[in-house]
Amino acid sequence: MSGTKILIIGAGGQVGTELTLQLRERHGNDSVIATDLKDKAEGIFEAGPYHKLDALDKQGLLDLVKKYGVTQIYHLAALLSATAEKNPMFGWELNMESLLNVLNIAKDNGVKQVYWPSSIAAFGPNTPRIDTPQYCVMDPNTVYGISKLAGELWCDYYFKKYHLDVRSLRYPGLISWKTEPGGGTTDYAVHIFYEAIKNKKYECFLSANTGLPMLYMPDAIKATLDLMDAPAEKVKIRTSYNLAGFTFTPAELAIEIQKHIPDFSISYQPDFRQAIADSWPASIDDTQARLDWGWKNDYNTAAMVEDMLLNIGNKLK
Ligand code: AKB
Repeated sequence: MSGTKILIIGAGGQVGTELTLQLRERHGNDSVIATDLKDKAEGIFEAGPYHKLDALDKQGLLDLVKKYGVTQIYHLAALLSATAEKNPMFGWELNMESLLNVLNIAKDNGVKQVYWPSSIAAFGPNTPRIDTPQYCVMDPNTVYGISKLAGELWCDYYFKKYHLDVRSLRYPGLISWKTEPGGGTTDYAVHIFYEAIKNKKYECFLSANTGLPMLYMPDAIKATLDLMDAPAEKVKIRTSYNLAGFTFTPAELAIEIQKHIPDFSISYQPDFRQAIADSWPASIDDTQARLDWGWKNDYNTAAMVEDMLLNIGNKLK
């Protein structure tokens, strides 16, 4: 797209880092404006425009949208499940207010497309746990989940009422080696690799048999960009699409890691995050994304584990 100007809120986070890189590769460094809480651009962000931006700073966001003539916003800043439980009111404020600011600024200033991620956290204890369908009971019992469900409905509202082209995916746990996640319940599935390589052991904060849906970051980025590229008429769901890669339990992930590091051992010390995990689906039915815009994951658990160990191993050398 010529004339494309993309603004990323939360560019320094787990998804933001990789998405910024890919979008800059596609559209050129100058067309992608990275923003985050850090004062100055560091590392990868130095290649193109970077601005310090608090996701709650409505005026700051508006100024950037006008300054650059922004055509697309990726809003990735959020307090994740575990952190939001420790500070519920701030979790709600950050997650909801920042989204409403983005939607309103986009609608009033000619922004053509908005991307905002939802999560499996939008489901709850009465949701069918296995192969969770696109449409079913959604009764989240975490602040993060409540904010995601409410956010999905706001996205749909802005699409229907104001014709704002908002698109969204319900991310499962995301596994990545470039940037670590922070404050999530699925974060164990990243931490485990660092500990396996450094210390050959890991104490998991979830119990051995807690199955959760997961996705490897290259697939998550591919899904995000494919959804944003899809012709508008193919994007039939404007709340948020179910998205899945694979499911494993901590015990199953440990076995997969042991195939590469035979003396790796895992122990279990479940904490408050166990209750959060227990309220979420174990596997997701993402048929709708596959049918509507051709979603297909490339990585399974074994391929992800191999790639994670290789890259984190190199990083720690
Ligand atoms: C979390 O664990 O909070 C996130 C998520 C599943 O949205 N990774």
